Amino acid sequence: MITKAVSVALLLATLMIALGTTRQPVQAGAGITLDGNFDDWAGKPCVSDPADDAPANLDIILFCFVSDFDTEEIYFMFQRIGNSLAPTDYTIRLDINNDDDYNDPEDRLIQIKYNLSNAHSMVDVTVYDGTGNYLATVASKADWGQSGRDGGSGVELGMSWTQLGLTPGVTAAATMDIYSGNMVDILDTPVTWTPADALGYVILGTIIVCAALYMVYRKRILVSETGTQS
Ligand SMILES: [Ca+2]
Ligand SMILES: [Ca+2]
Ligand SMILES: [Ca+2]
Ligand SMILES: [Ca+2]
Repeated sequence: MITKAVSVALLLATLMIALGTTRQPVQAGAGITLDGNFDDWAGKPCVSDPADDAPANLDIILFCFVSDFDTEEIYFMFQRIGNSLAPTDYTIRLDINNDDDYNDPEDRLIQIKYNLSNAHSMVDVTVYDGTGNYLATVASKADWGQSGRDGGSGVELGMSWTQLGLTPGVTAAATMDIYSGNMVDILDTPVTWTPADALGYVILGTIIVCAALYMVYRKRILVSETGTQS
């Protein structure tokens, strides 16, 4: 006869097995959970990209990133216009040695393959160096993107600094941007980041403000040259 205590133990064991085999969202640092829900990106540093400068499903409109200096991890999120269930590729480029060239061995290319259905997403994330050599698979069929029924607008992803060739404690400036498809849309305003600097968050904010001021300056120049508001 099975005692009550044994019954409870069996129930708990069954629950543990069930939980162990259930797909759980990845709990990540910097307040970001990699689950395809972008509510946790509120207030994080982002740069926008103009709408209508690429075909709808490839048209990037937002690129965000945040780093966790305790766990030495970095997280990215990007969104596009349009909702297509067609697989779409994106690449985040990092000029790790900050020489205005993304093709050095020190540089990194993060390839993101965004596959989605109405119910969920399957995201592959692979890291290459700047010359195209394979380095690491960060995710395979991870549910890190928005599903079709939730909007199908984008992906969040994360990885360690070392996967990007960044040495903790060593100051390095990285410039990054993102492009979709076969460079159909490129982030118009690349961002610069100093990962070993605890003020990196502030530095990015400064760059975003400078970029905004520059756009206002350009617009004024355009107005004065043409005499009309663009
Ligand atoms: Ca999330
Ligand atoms: Ca765009
Ligand atoms: Ca470089
Ligand atoms: Ca663009």
